[in-house]
Amino acid sequence: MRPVVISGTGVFTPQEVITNAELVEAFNAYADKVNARHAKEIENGDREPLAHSSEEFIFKASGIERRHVMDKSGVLDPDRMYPSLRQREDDEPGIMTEMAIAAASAALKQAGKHASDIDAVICAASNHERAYPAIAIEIQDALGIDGFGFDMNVACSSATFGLQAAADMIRSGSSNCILMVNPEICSGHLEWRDRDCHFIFGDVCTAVVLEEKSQATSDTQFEVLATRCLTKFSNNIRNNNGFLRRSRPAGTADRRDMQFMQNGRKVFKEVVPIVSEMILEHLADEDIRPDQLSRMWLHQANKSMNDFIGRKVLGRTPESHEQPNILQEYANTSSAGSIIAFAQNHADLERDALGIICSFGAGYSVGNVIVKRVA
Ligand code: CO8
Repeated sequence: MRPVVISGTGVFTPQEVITNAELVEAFNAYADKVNARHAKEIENGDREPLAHSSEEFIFKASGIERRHVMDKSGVLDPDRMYPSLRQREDDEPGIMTEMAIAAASAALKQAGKHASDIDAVICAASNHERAYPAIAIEIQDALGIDGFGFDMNVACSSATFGLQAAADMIRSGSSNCILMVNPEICSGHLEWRDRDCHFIFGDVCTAVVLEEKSQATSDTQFEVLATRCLTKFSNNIRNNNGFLRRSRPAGTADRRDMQFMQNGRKVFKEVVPIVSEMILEHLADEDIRPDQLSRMWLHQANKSMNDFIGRKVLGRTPESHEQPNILQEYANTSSAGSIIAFAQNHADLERDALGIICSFGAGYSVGNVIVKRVA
């Protein structure tokens, strides 16, 4: 098996930012409007009024302070409450491709690679803007890459599963150098009208270049020592939207289940033990003690969740540099979260330092990538 390194990473961060204060103001204006519209039913006891959201709750429950989004105006319009994105012509780049090109350019630059060096593109994300042709093939075309591309979706674990797929293809020799991108437009699937979850997500795109170790020239290289993926079916994070929508009764109606739904408490309770046990087992199988880990780049959904997992794995409270969080700035960006954490927090690590990238989320799905700095 040929050794594989991560030789470049890139992050595209949308310019528009929504603070918790702005989000709560818009939600409360929406709730007041809905309550005014249904004042009679509420007065008669036939309907519960919508409760206000609160900045204090959001920060305390999640650690999130703000999120970057592709469109702020639509989300904050109490008469709309979802993004407003321009319709693209079929012969111009789609929005996911545009985000991916920006992140990929940074990753290719860091890796010291050109389009001609890449032989495959994987677009791994929670949502794809159309069914076909694959977004990855559009990105491949836009960047001028030969070879092939394909899309994959494992919700929050799309990126780590994508890293495993890419690493396996390079190890086996079917590819030499792969670009894996994660354009996550979570704002499109978030139900901004539901106060239980309206604060959770943000938009971003990450990109990673992986290649066979002997050809890498980047001055920042992390060898992929081992990967492990796990899925376990759960309805606790679900979205019923899909291509059969219009064929079903009330299929085109504005239904709550056509957006992201979750039972957050259950997810928290059920996923934390699965993740910490899987990390510990994976490290043990690779003869790595938890105290040998210099860094854990965890999925970025909830600060308390990460604190919990960090304590379970290390047996003590991790220092903030050992387990960097970026969710305060980006919120949950689905599969891109652990990759942002990695991309923005690896430069200081010494050669031979060990770390783990770990994602977890809908499915349930968990993905581990154990890495060692080699250059
Ligand atoms: N403001 C004020 N009060 C609120 C608000 C709010 N915004 N929201 C809820 N409350 C109230 C509730 O009504 C409840 O009141 P009461 O006690 O009277 O019933 C109280 O606050 C507590 O509510 P919760 O029990 O819901 O609060 P938690 O402490 O559990 O926190 C969290 C909620 C933050 C959601 C938490 O449960 C959590 O983070 N759980 C883990 C979630 C997680 O990791 N999910 C992963 C999903 S992401 C993923 O996998 C990707 C999916 C694909 C992406 C698709 C793109 C959209």
